[in-house]
Amino acid sequence: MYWDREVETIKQEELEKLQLRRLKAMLSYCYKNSPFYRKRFKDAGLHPLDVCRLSDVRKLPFTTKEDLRNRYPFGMLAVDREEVVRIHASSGTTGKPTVVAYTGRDVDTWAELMARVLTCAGVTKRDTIQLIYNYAFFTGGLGFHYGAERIGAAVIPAGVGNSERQLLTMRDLKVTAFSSTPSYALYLAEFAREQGIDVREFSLRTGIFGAEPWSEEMRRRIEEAYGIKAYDNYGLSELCGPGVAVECEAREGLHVWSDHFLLEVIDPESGEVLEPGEKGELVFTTLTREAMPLLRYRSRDISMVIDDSCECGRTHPRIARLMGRSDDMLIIRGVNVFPSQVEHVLLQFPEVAEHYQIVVDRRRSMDLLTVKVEVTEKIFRGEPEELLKLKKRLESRLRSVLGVKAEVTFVEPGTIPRSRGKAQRVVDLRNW
Ligand code: DLL
Repeated sequence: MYWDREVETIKQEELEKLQLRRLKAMLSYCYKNSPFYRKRFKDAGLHPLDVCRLSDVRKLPFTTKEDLRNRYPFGMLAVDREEVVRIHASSGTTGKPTVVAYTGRDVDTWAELMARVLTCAGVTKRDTIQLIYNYAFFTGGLGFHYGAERIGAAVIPAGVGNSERQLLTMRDLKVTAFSSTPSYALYLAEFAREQGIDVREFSLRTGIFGAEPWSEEMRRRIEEAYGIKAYDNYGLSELCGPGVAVECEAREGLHVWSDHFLLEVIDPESGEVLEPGEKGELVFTTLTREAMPLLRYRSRDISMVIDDSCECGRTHPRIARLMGRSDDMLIIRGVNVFPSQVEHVLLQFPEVAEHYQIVVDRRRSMDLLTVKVEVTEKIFRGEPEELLKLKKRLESRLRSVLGVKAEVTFVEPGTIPRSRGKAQRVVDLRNW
């Protein structure tokens, strides 16, 4: 089942022609409308007309999250502010979020790509779909929402939290499909079990999961717990949000919608472009984005292109399940967290010494974030109420900067292991 058969099964040759046409137009567009990219072209001694073949994209320099941060909030815009109709935000590497803007056409394209995603997972207008993603700032909620409406499904904008109500909704409204982070899906199944509710008796038949890494083992557990088929969906805010790549019924890799995103895989160290089958960092060039086009954007996500045609008939290249990151970003309950954000907060508190450790663990399928902090000797030996107050202040500041709850524990000065080389700031005890 396709949403847009013609585009999804387009012949390889035609796809490449379309990509080249769009790439050329995109480069001219950036040169004309984006002061950032015009300067980039000039600094590199390049002109859009220097790109004649798809592989010429390699001549262009990469764009990074750092570039976005340095131009926070609107320095990457290629349109006037009045053309912007939507703004989302995701975590930046320090205190400032990464801001993503959309024109009306960008929102429309995104809805179209999400309609393809949902169709891949077997969702149709006959389905009732519960969207258990955050709708605030995050692209997960509204991204799925617009796509599901476009295909005419009945959409329940459930948002996150309140597991009891989520279950009640699923059962009473005879929900047939849902979408959430994979870890929340597992948590909800456990929660239901504890309440004596059997979710297998609900009307559910399909689920789409993403926004964080997960494994085949997690897929097996989700499918078994709910009696559904579970599909992997990948995306990142900078490109639009969810809807960049998704599994089809074959579930052997995720199709990247390459009429809108030109994919390259690079060696994260050398920047060299890799061949299909070689594991590396995914780099994307947006082919149609108006508000905030990105050329050779380094996603920091590690995967590889599967060099084989897919039995579903879709010709868009597939990537393997995401395999990790080339930076230190953590995903905690679907929220992107950079260790540098934690450090940024801690450094604002003079009572805190510079040694800290971030511990991520999982209890009942939910991620737990603990920040172990060394305080100064004086504070550590001081009044317990003072310590408690400091803990509360730190926790509330961390929560507001990270967007996810962190527990702060104080440890005696000198107890966090010192390292001669790179400090081991993060201990991740979750196994995916
Ligand atoms: O997480 C968009 C999204 C929402 C995707 C809902 C799927 C479902 P960001 O918050 O910008 O956007 O986070 C993007 O999350 O670079 C990956 O590291 C990670 N990620 C997203 N999907 C997957 C996945 C959304 N299926 C970052 N598997 C990306 C592994 C994923 N990691």
